[in-house]
Amino acid sequence: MIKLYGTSMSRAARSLWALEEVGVKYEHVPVGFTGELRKPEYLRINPNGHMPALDDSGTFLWESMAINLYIAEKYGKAPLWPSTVEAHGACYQWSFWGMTEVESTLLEIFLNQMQPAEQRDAKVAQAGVEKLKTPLKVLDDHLQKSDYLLGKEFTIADLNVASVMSLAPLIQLDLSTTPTAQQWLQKCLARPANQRAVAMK
Ligand SMILES: N[C@@H](CCC(=O)N[C@@H](CS)C(=O)NCC(=O)O)C(=O)O
Repeated sequence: MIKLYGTSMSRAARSLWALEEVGVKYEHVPVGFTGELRKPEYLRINPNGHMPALDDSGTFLWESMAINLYIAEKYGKAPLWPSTVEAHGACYQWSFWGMTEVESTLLEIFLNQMQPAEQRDAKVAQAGVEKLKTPLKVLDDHLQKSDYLLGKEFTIADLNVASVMSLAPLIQLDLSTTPTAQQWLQKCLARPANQRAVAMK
């Protein structure tokens, strides 16, 4: 039995999306921000006390991108998990790129908009917007050459990067200067599997 831990109001949404894309049967355990993550029984599943975490019949995994690449490789078919080692390299590349070049900056902007007013720093948020211009141009330039990150079809690389970028509409990040990336993001987030994932608890 597959169990996915974490509310869809967190990075667990991306792993729910991956599970929905592959169509495998699983149980969703929507632990959230209310203390469950620090309980000994959850810390045995993810000692970091973070979500998401996956239990695949006794194989435990944490780190959302690792979980998603695992789900795609184990349960997905091409094109979601492509068939060549070279394409796998591209999936790793884009997934790590999303986490290291984009995600922390998006979160910084998000926090500086959502925190109580006295803790917000508009300058930090604005610096984040500026910092994102470089990776967003990389994404936009790349997508001008192909419909999806690896070519004509949607893969786990698109899912992972789009899941990172899903914060952009929430923080009202202006993507009008990177319209190809903007359209790609809308197309990815509109997929029925993602819509089912974000509608969960
Ligand atoms: N790099 C980790 C980050 C996990 C993470 O920080 N998750 C957040 C939710 S998005 C969390 O569990 N926050 C609650 C907490 O730390 O108590 C991943 O991608 O899985």
